Amino acid sequence: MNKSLDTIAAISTPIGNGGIGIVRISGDNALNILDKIFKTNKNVFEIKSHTINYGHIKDDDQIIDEVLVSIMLAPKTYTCENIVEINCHGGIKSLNLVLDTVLKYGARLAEPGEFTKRAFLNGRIDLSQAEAVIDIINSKTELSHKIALKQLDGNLSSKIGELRDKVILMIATIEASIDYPEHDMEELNLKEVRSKSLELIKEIDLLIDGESKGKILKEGLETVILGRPNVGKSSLLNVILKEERAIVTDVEGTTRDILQEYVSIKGIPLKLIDTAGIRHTNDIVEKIGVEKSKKIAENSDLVLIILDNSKDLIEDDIDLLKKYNKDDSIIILNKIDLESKLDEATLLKYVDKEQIIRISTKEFLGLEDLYNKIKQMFFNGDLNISDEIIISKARHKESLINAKNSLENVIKTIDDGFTEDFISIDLQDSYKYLGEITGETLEEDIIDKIFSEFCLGK
Ligand SMILES: Nc1nc2c(ncn2[C@@H]2O[C@H](COP(=O)(O)OP(=O)(O)OP(=O)(O)O)[C@@H](O)[C@H]2O)c(=O)[nH]1
Ligand SMILES: [Mg+2]
Repeated sequence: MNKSLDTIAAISTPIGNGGIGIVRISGDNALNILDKIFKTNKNVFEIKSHTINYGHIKDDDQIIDEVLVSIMLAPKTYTCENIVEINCHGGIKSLNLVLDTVLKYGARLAEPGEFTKRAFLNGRIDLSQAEAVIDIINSKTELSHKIALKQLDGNLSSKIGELRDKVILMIATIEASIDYPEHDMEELNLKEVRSKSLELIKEIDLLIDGESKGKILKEGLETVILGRPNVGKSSLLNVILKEERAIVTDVEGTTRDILQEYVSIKGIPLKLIDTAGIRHTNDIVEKIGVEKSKKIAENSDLVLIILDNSKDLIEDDIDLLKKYNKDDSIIILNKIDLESKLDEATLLKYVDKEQIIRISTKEFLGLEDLYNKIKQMFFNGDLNISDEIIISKARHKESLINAKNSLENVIKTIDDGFTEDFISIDLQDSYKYLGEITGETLEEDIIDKIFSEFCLGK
């Protein structure tokens, strides 16, 4: 049997105790299987599509669960195939028993992402839309959720379609020159293809440039709170989160492991990371924590270096500033509710005045200044994505770069005076690379790999 046409089933809700859990079946055989295991007062084959039906799942005479069954007939379904969704009691046992029964009567256990893969293979959605499904499920910020929804809606697909149409027109122009090689025509056509390639490169560049924004929107701006012990790192995390998330004490070395939470500050999604205070230590656990802090600071998008304003700078502070202060770091002087003992003249040897923000996590002072500073640093808080198409996948970016390179080759080939055949090859490459994004020109094993990263039952 063709693997992609057999009937598949899986538990589509998270494993655990919940109000309900769903076993989903998709394929030609879905109704036949249901007929054998569904005890109801109706004829399964005569039930209207897109209805919910009460009854019991049974194996022979044994009742497995009391259920509600949604029946959705092809083609207007998630997979474009017949779909049956059995709403069971949401416990591990009842879900597994129902699934086992479904498998016993002829379904095959679905692979991760196989339902969505069928929607793709059956042409209901393209690959970028399928990827959006997983992005919606995995989204950690409101904005990334929004981007993924738009991608599912097809905004990236139609943009790519538009770009590909333009490439096709260029290929047609070139082919016309090959077929009708009157000299005037040829020069005119080459000129046109050259300028169209430049235009297209500009459009592709805009998409590529948006990727960093997409990444931040998707994963949150990775923001590390750094400082020597006891300066108030965990206190800052807590006030930003507005909850007692991290343990705060006056013992130096309280935080030993990194701790991360997602939070939105003035519309900017942050992945906020509290770290172990950095100092020389012989405590083996603390030492590991310190190493982790250092490592994470090196790869983050934003570093918040905290200093204790009620004490003068010590060697550990200076070391930190020397090592981790970059132009785009923010230097936070905490504990301004206490008497200031920090010598600013010394501090200014290592940082710019504009980088400094004064706060008190105890008295909630200066937090607004900190938030505004972050907002101003990143897109000025302007993360309005209403009509923008935002690329958030490295795979898409790579294909765009390849498409752009091919178009640059087109220009070079024209400038170097090569024949139209070569130009046509470069254009076709560009067409192919763009098609990888929507999955039209992607190798099957890569497509399989993309779907294998989905969760089970989706
Ligand atoms: N007066 C005052 N005390 C503060 C302020 N912020 C933090 N503290 C106190 O400073 C001490 C250390 O705070 P933490 O937030 O645990 O410091 P930390 O930087 O996370 O320390 P480690 O986890 O040990 O690296 C606690 O006793 C806090 O109550 C502040 O703005 N003003
Ligand atoms: Mg701490």
